[in-house]
Amino acid sequence: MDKIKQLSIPKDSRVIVISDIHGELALFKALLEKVQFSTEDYLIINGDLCEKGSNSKGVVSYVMELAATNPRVHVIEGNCETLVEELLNENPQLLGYLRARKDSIFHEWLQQIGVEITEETTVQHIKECLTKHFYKEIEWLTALPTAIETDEYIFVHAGLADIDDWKQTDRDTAVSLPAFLEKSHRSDKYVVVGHWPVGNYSTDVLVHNPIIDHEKKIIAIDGGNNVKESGQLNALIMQRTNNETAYSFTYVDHYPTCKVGGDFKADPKMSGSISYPFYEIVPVERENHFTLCKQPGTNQLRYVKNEYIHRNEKGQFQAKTDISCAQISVKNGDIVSLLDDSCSGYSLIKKDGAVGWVEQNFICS
Ligand SMILES: [Mn+2]
Repeated sequence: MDKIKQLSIPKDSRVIVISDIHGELALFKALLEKVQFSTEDYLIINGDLCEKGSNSKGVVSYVMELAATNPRVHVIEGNCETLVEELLNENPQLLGYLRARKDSIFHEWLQQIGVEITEETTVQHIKECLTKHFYKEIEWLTALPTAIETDEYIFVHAGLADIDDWKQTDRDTAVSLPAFLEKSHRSDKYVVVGHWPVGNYSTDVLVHNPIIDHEKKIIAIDGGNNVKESGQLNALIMQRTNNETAYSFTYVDHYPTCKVGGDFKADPKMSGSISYPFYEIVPVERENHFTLCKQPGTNQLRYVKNEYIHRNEKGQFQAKTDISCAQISVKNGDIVSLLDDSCSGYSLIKKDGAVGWVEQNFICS
């Protein structure tokens, strides 16, 4: 990759890292408020500002403004930002992408200037319109670095190649490598990535919180905002003092919260989750609320909530989406997020980033 930015961060700073905002301006602002972001902080935005959410252009404008007025705000590109180069290169495949994806910064921009995509629209025409009206944004997006290197960290959207000189990682790998936490790198620095929702790594309970792997020196922070139904927008907080770094995190999501009205103890036989790409399941035993299923992709047995099981066009059983197969213990008075209370007998909740089922009687709405 060519675009690597060197950054020196003073030892006593607080560093906040947020990735994969995906057009969620309100959530992003709420998260900055929750961490009490100030101009004293370093803020690293780890790629994928746009696409998937409803206000991509709002996020891009807001972050451009933040970075222009605050020298401690730094942004790197994700695979969603590199789409702008496909536009500049007049890649005809971009039309197919735009027809399939309704929520895109290109649609928002085109709508703003009253241009509609029809059967006859060419990528050249879109390029002409957008570069004329959004020159500043496009220039800013294409100039974003692929990685930021500090004395202790490498910030990159998706990951690094497992090679001696990480700077030789090609840009495509850097912005779109899947499942970096299952791979490794050879840098002596911590590599902070987004891109791959951490929920995909859950083996026990489905959890969307950042994962810090000190052995691999990888920190994965994508909470699956706008990708996973129960996902969240995470902020990783690194407070540096003397020679130590204290890590913490917080998150925001769209779900309402509620107070638990009684103690509920999770059934330990219910654990794990169904996660991308292993949606195929084979029902073994149907019970009142959950069905014990085999999950051929992982060779595990999972209890899947009956309402989340459907058949695809080929008649095969599938989980409808990523779904927790675990129950969660809660105590009287706990504040939890209510994700789904439309099912029989049990409600889906999130407690401290972990998603699971609780008997409905314990949940007050
Ligand atoms: Mn990404």
